[in-house]
Amino acid sequence: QGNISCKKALNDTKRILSERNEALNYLLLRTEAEKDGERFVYDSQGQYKQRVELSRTEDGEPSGDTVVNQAFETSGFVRDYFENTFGLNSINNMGMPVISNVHYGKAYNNAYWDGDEMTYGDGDGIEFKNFASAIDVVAHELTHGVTQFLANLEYEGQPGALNEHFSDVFATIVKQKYFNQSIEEADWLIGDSIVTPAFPGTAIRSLKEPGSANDFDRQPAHMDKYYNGPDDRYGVHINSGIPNRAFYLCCQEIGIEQASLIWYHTLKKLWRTSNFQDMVDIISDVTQKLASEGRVSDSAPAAVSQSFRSVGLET
Ligand code: ASN
Ligand code: ZN
Repeated sequence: QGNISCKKALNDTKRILSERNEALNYLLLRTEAEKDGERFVYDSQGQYKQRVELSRTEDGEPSGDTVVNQAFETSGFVRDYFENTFGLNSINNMGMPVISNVHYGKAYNNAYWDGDEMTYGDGDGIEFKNFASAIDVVAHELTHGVTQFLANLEYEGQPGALNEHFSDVFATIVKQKYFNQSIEEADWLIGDSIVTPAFPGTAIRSLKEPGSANDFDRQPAHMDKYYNGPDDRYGVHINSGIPNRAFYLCCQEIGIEQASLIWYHTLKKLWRTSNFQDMVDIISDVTQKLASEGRVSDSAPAAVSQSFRSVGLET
C-alpha cells in the first residue's frame, strides 16, 4: 500500500516537473523566436492536433513535403508584405513567431487562426484542395493574427464581420501582389485556387460580387440585405460582404495601393466592439488625414465616402 502511493507520488512529481520543463522550454524558445518573426511549419500528420512534428524552420532545409514548403513560402510572403509595406515586425509587431500546422485532420475542409498560430486542412480532394496551397487563404488567416493585435475585433456580429472583412481585404491585396496582377487582372475572389471543378461555384467568396461565388454563398453586397440571424456567429462571414464590396468599389476609384494604406491605418484605430458605423466614421477621418499629408490623393476622401454610401452606409 505505502509503496504504491509512494510510487504514485513520485510519478506525479515527475510528471509535474516534466510539464514545467516543457513550459519553460516553450517560453525560452518563444522568446528567442520572438526576436524576428521566424517561421515554424508543423505537420499534424492527419491528426486533429497542432505542433505534432516540426517540419520546417526559418533557416532549415526545405521539407520533402510540398505542402509544408507552400505554407512556409506563403506565410513568409505575407509576413514580409506587412513588414515591407507598414513596418510591422511580424504578426504582433513584436516579432512573434509565424507558426503554421499543415495536414490537419482527415479531409479537413478549412483553415483557421486560433490566437497563436495557423492551421490548414488538406481538403477532402472532392470539392477542396489543400488550404495551405493558396496565397489568399494564407493571407486571410495570417491577417486574423494582425487584426487581433491591432484592433482585437471580437468574432461575432458586426465587429466579427469587420474582422472577416480585413482578412479578405489583405488576402486580396497580398494575392494581387503575389501574382503581380494589375487592378484589371485581379479576380477579387477568395479561395478560387483551392476549389475543384466538382465544387458548386468558382470560389469561397467574391469581393466584387458578394453572394455570387458559389451556390451557398449568402453574402449581401448592400445593407438592405443585411443578415440579422444567429448563423455564423451572427453573420461574420456573411455580412462581411457589405464592407468587402465597398473596398472593391473604392479600389476601382483610387487603386489598391492607396486603398491598402487607408484600410491599414483604419484597422489600427478600431477596437474590440467597433461596428460598421464606427468603421465608416474612422475610415473617413483616416482618409482625410492621409490626404492632408499627401499620402493618398485629394480625391480619396470622396471615393471612400461614395463607396460606403453605395453599400448603404451613411458617411
Ligand atoms: N476559414 C475560416 C476563417 O478564417 C475559419 C473560421 O471560420 N474561423 O474565417
Ligand atoms: Zn476568417
